[in-house]
Amino acid sequence: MRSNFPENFLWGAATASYQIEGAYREDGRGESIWDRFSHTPGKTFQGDTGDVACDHYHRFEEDIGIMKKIGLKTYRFSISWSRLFPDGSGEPNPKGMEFYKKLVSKLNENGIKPAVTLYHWDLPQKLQDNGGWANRDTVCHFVEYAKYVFENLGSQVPIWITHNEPFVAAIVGNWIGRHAPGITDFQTALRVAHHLLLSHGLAVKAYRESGHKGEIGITLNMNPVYPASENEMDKAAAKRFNEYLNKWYADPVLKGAYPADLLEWFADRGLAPEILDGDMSAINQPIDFLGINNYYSSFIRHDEHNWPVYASEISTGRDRTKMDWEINPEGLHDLLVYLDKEYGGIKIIITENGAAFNDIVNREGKVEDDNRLDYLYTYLEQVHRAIDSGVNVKGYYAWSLMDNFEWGHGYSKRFGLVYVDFKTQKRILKKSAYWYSEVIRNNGF
Ligand code: JJW
Repeated sequence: MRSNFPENFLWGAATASYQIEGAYREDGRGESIWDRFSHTPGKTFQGDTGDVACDHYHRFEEDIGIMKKIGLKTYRFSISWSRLFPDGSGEPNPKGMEFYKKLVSKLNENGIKPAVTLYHWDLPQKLQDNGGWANRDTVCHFVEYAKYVFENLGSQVPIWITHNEPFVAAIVGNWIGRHAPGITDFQTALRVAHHLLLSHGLAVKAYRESGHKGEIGITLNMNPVYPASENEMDKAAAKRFNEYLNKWYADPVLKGAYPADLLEWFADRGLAPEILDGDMSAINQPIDFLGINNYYSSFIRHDEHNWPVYASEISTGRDRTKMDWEINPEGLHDLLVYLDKEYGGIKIIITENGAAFNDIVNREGKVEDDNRLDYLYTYLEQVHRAIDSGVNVKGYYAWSLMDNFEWGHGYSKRFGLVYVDFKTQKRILKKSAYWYSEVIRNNGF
């Protein structure tokens, strides 16, 4: 055995509500911004929607059986806010909570620790009609929703994540416009980011006040950032991009301040978000772990055409996954070592890592995804290398348990350890799932 992970290492796999549940109009579920966006012509690949997705809402027992078969110690999933509060606020819909209570009990019965994400991008549409996350009122509605979830599930869920990838929710949803709600305004995006962060802090505070003794953190999508060359302009662009992608979220949460240089950069251009008295200290609540999602690395050059950060990613010729993301396992090691240093030995859980590839079901009905297996293998080697050099990594969740709705790309990007035939809803464990199962059994490889 080459590699042994720490005792009680959290081996898991992850999903998100809109990407797997389907049942989009059942049991009183309200519309979310992803229903609205995916039903708008031209927004997703071939008009794909999450109406049915993996039909997990009806098949969760079978899916837990699969998790058990793989041997997962923990399962990360998210809650659909609009199932619990169809209008985003007001009276809860009890049928919504019923589903998550069943899911959580079944997981616990099977010895699989639930890790719950409160917000994985599916904002109730009613709140978007009032400005969504750009409206500060949404922060209060989120905290009310979070409190309701803590009251109902708090005693049965040991791991909580407030937000998934606020960078992507804010920037891709409100500046690039390729995710819901499909807005393309930079100032709106930074305002959204600020409110997401504020709602994180207030939800953590509410969790502490609820008296439950589990752990709570936030999940950030993070890439290690390298300058494309030794050129001073590229180095400055890389520093800005690191502040834009990584530190804009991690610094407020862990240090109570936005990165000063980029804040000034945005202020000079009239783009800085409005920050009210007390906001930064509210965001800066102690958390129990930092969740990180990493898929690739950012090699950055100065780009005078890319307003307002003037930094762009370049390709370096490495092999790519089907997302077109270059495979750089060492990047995950570098990122972990960087975060450990920058944020004083913080406890880290890798809440997503994985790869999309063109999977095929062969004549024997098998999916031999050696490319994904290699991806996971080489990234996990680097996680282990980081642990060896003293980084406090407590867990790893593969993205994803099963093929699902990959947002704007619809069903065209398969990330699963488990293959899903979306016509029949048949599940097939891929070779990577059998391999991962062995890794878990051996606590290493
Ligand atoms: C879009 C690129 C500008 C998901 C994107 C960046 C523009 C610098 C996978 N993680 O399905 C998408 N995923 O739901 C959460 N990770 O725009 C889970 N990151 O950037 C997975 C990143 C992503 C993206 C998608």
